Amino acid sequence: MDEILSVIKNKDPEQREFHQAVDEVLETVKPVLDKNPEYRKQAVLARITEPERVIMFRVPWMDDDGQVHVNRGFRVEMNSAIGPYKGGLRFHPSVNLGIIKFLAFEQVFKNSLTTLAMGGGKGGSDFNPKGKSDAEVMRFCQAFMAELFRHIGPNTDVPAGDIGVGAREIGFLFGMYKKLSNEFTGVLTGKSLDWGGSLIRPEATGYGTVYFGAEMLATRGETFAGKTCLVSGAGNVAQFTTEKLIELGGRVLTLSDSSGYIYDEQGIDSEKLAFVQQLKNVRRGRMAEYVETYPDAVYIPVDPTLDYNPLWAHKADCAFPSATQNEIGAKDGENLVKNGIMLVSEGANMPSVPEAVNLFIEHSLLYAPGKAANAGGVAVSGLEMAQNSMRLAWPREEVDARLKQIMKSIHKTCLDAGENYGVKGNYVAGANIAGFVKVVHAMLDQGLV
Ligand code: NDP
Ligand code: 2IT
Repeated sequence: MDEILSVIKNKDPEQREFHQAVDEVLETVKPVLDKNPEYRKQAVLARITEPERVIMFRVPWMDDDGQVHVNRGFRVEMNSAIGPYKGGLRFHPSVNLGIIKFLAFEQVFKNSLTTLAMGGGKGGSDFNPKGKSDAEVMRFCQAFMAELFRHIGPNTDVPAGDIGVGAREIGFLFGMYKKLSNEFTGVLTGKSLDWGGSLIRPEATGYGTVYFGAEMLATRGETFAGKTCLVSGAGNVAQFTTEKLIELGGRVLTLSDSSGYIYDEQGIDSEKLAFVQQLKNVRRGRMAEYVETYPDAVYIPVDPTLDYNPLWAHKADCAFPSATQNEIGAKDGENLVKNGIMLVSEGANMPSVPEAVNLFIEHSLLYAPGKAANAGGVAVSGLEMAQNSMRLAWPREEVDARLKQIMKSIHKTCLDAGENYGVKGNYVAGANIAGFVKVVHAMLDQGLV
């Protein structure tokens, strides 16, 4: 194990997030390797941690003033043992190869858990959509797809959204793919309803994270009714996590963006959530504006001198990190535990640093890692692919029922795997082991390719 990790670190010393994601998986799948000594001869760890293919490309585009810019585009095709590569695209200035590799690696296990036939991949660019006009975003998406189109396809690699890539970007990307390939196929998911999208896909990640949380609570005879909740982020995942929590009787106290967070003691109700959705999705504004309309709430700007985020220091029952990786630092983990948080369900990918994760497990919290808790998004992407293949669209109730069933099944799979390997109630080990075993079986069945 240590040798694999040190080889990976020596090869790509700067890919810290990738090392972090690999380290967590390696630690927890050790008992599986001990039980199956032939896996060592087959070098399954070396194979599963090396992407099948990495595509990196130049994306030149022109802004509204005629100035040319160059960004870097990525697609990491990590593993196709159980299906075509599947995973989102992230547009954010922090994007680099290490971040896309960590996301692609996590996606392999997540997709395996969904029960659907999807391999793992991830892509994106260091392009910053903030402050860009619709026309600039369109030209960037077209330039990005002008290269990506030759690498993807409905049976090869099917991208979707992630940070900075929502319905608007998927539309522009799809239009360019269709023009270049001269084919109308389900090559992207998260499409709009009028041209091949699935009902419930926008809601799926947030709803799924709450459904997973409800399953965990049920193991202790509890529900979300009356529970106070901290949610971070204010994008797709945070919005629909909040919507479902409100529906189930929870009280959401916080939302955030990269500039700061709001704390609303009264709770964010449906009307306030509709305001946030208009603010973030249509006006593309900042959370600071929330308190102008709801002056009973407070806005706390990010303080770069702090080594913790005060959002996680508020007393509450449940936490839903839904912004980005490593947003719950070691001190935030301590604050959450100190304040008696009982549940953490991760909407974001790898939002908690290892110290925080260890603390949650040590204190027997109901703690679900992103690759289990936020799998509802990609699961409904899989359902969108199925509907596209049939050229049919299922009603809202049917997709939602399937999503609920998938989250229930992932929860049980994680619990069972944990129990089989002597770590009952540890959803991190459960998710990693169950996801890993299925992918490894498929890889070995298909020979050395
Ligand atoms: P959005 O772009 O819709 O929203 C992202 C939110 O997080 C924004 O409020 C943004 O604030 C904040 N944020 C992003 N980066 C940072 C940062 N570096 N520091 C602080 N805040 C930040 O993205 P999504 O809601 O789609 O994604 C959120 C998380 O959920 C990501 O980790 C993503 O990988 C994960 N996820 C998404 C899925 C999906 O289906 N969309 C599926 C599974 C997981 P600001 O506006 O200031 O940038
Ligand atoms: O991290 C994720 O699972 C996503 N961004 C969604 C991927 C997808 O293909 O729907």
